[in-house]
Amino acid sequence: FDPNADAKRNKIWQLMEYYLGPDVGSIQRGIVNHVEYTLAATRFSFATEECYRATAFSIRDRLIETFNDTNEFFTAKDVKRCYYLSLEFLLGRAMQNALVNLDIEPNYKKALADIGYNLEELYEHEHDPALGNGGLGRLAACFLDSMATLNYAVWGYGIRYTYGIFEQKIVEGRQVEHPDYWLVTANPWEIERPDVTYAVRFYGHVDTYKDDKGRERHRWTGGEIVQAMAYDNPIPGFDTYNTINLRLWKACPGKEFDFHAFNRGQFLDAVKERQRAEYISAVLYPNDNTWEGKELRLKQQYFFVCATIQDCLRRFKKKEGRSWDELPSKVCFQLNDTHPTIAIPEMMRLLIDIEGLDWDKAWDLTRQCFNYTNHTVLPEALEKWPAHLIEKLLPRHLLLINDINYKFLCEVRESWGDVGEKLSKMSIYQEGYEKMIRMANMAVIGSNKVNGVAAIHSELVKKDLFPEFVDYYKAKGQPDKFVNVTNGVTPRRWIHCANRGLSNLFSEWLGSDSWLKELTMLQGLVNHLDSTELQKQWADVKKQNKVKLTKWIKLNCDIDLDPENMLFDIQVKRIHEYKRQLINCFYIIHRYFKLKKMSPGDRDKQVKRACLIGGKAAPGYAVAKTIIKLCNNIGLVLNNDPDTSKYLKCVFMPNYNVSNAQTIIPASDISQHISTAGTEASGTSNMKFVMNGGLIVGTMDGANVEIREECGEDTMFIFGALEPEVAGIREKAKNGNYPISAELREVMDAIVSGKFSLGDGEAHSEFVGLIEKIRNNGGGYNGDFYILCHDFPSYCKANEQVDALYKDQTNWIKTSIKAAASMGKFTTDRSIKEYGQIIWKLEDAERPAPDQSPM
Ligand code: GPQ
Repeated sequence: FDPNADAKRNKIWQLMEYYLGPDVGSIQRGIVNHVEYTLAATRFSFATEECYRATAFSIRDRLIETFNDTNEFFTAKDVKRCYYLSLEFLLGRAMQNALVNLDIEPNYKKALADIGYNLEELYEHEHDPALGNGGLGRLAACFLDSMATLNYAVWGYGIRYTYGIFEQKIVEGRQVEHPDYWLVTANPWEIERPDVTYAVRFYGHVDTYKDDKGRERHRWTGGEIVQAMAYDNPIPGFDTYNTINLRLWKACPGKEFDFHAFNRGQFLDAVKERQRAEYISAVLYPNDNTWEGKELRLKQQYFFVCATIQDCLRRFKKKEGRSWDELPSKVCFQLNDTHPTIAIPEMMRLLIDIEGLDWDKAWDLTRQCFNYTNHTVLPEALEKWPAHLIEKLLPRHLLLINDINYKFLCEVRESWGDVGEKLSKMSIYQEGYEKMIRMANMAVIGSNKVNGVAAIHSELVKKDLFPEFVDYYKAKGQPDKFVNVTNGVTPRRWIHCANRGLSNLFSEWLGSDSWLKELTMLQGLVNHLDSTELQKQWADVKKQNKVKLTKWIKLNCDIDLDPENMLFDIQVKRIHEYKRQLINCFYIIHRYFKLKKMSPGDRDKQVKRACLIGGKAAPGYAVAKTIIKLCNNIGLVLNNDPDTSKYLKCVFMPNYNVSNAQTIIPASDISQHISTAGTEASGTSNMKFVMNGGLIVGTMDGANVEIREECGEDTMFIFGALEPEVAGIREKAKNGNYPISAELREVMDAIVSGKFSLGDGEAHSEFVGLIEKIRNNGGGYNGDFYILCHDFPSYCKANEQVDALYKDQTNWIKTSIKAAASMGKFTTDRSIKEYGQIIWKLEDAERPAPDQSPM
């Protein structure tokens, strides 16, 4: 107790300017001070780059204020906290988002204009932080925005990779990967915490001993130790004083120095050895929806999880008089896919070996604290680690996993009797030549709730992945262990930041901007569907966005498009066979052939189309890379054909990322979400496209199903087999009963004949390989696993329907408005409310408006 505490606090209040003012003058002072004192540049002449950095620092000051005060508030109220554990956070640029959420964008704009700088230009100076691969990482980023906005006491935890997802360049039509060294210009948004570090051990050995109560205990020693150092990234909520945190860990050498090596005169070797530690957080693995069993990846997983659980338990214990029984009412964790699942045995290790709890108590607490989100049912993406690798890297954890598994299987046998086959499916171990640890099984066994990310996907999780678990938990009286939480996207970034024209239109027609927090209000637009004024404004906004994208494409691809007259047809997502960029390519070629065969007069009656494709391929995924090459070659043929190029163009847009997406998505007339039914867990860009006035060509897969439910079937161009039909189609195909339409045969023949190979022998054999694999049905295996041949005819029909509706512009615009206005469900505010209520059981913890006067 400090008797002078109040006096001290008062003094400090007097010293500071309390809170940074939102007025133009205060903003300018902040920026100019940072130019001089932080950047050490001269305030009388500084470059735009320096202005960007100084502006970023001035915004950071404001974030720190709200961040500190929010933390103090959470601690004082001792609220329940949730921790979102993810190997990926695909944040995208921070500046505009921070200004919007802090509600000071207009004043910053004025403040900068007044001293000769343009705010929008500054936005472009920010290096896109790309610490994620695709949908899974971007979902985590949208979630953070909603968690802060809904005043939940949630923090994200992950890795501060030195290199994010690679930068994709296209050289001679092929993907070339460049390292994304995003920290070159330093990162003004993060707060380095050299005082927040934790030791993380790898390798070593475990021995047992008896403690003073005579209990057998385990001690993990030896091996190597690295330090995890915290970097905080404040996440401001929208229309609230709350700011939450994304804490990312960087790997640093352990504190102990190898004095033996030093004494032996091997100083440089000792330093080199320490550098190896930093390698752990060096680079994000560039795989999306595939698992690659690399030891370094497992190290990354354990590294961040170990630091995170220590950090969270330390925070829990900080309050005096805590009992471990309180843990589940104060702390929970959400596992973003199985990537952080090693957190479950790590929690057990900390509770048993370090805190001294007994096994059953520790397990009881652990099971109540964890929850797991599944993001895919694709078998190649399910994580399995060789038991011997875990034993080598994390010997204590393997013992704990064995205990967890043994006790669980005993429990199942006790309450279920002899269940034979089922037991081996529920085991964490997959038996065989090489014993494997199934992370998904461990996640289910160690979690309170398990969720999928869209209605259809959550059903498949129960039916195809975990049917035995579903039955077992039902019998045990836990029928609600498996739940659905449909994904969403944040309208702050994906409408208000990405498409200001549309955002203004919404606010004008709805009479306020409250829709940004209550997205179902968009439905109000439907009342004005017949207003020609609304229709005109709608069309104008779309036109302007198409003009902007046209400029981007001219700059980045040197291809001219006609934004006035062409329909923009967009497919942007990671390149994957299941996402079927190939069926899109086939249709584009088919459309080209149709045009070629027409008379010039008939061509003039066709809808002009620009087919835009973008996305990264995992560097080791050969088929995906061939598909990129094919897209580029199709572009070369089509765009240079004087007969047809006016009517049909094809462009591969390089380096698809969050900031490019903010330009690309608002410009779409239609977008393609055409995965084989049952393969795309949800998809989230489908939601962004429709919110921005684009219509969907898609299959009955993932969130498409629910979008159709909300917006009406007349707003979508749906085609293809339904999920329950897919297995039967594959079976028929295997038996040789698999027709290929004449139109598709023509396309395939053309590819095989070399029409799109352009004299490149290597490309040609790759293209032929693609086609032959698909055609080789009945040859003993199923080459068309993603049933392109089956779905192609209905895909063509869907595309014809697109043209028909597009020709009737008034109807097209009305359909587009109706669809966008019906997207209220797909905000992450709704998703996060569901997580908060059903899974995390969190209270709203809104901090009151700050007291602007000194005490
Ligand atoms: N997703 Cl398992 C990824 O982006 N990467 C992955 O490794 C896995 C899933 C996606 C999934 O493919 C999409 O359908 C979802 O919309 C997204 O996760 C978010 O749930």
